[in-house]
Amino acid sequence: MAPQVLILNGPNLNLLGQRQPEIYGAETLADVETACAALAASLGLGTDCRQSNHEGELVTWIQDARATAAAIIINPGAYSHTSVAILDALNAYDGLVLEVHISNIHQREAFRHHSYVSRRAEGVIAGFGTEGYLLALRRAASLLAP
Ligand code: DHK
Repeated sequence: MAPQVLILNGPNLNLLGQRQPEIYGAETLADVETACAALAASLGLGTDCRQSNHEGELVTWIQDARATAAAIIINPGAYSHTSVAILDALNAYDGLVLEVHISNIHQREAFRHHSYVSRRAEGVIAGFGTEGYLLALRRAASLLAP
């Protein structure tokens, strides 16, 4: 079976395409997930795309991924900057973790400059728009290649 990649999006990312498009772009989350699934298939990977506005639900999905996913691509949204619980869940996960931010968080408010998740992520992509998810998938494919 193709290695599975869990693509996780945190709070407010369900509003992609409607929310501050000058920052987050015009594509919807459904557009992004469709593009990820197509690219993943061409790279020999499977995807499971999920979004939640709830920290505990994201933690549970990360815990579940211990048994099901070879990699997690995560945009934790605002939880990047606040959530020790998500970091702890990722620290209990043995697979590859790649972090994506659509915007360049380092160009924005100071409170966005620090991400707890970056302590665990093998790589971080920021400021590449929604293309960042596709770049992360390509990186996952090369790191997971036998
Ligand atoms: C998305 C969010 O919702 C913000 O809270 C982060 C991130 C940045 C992004 O760029 O994708 O600060």
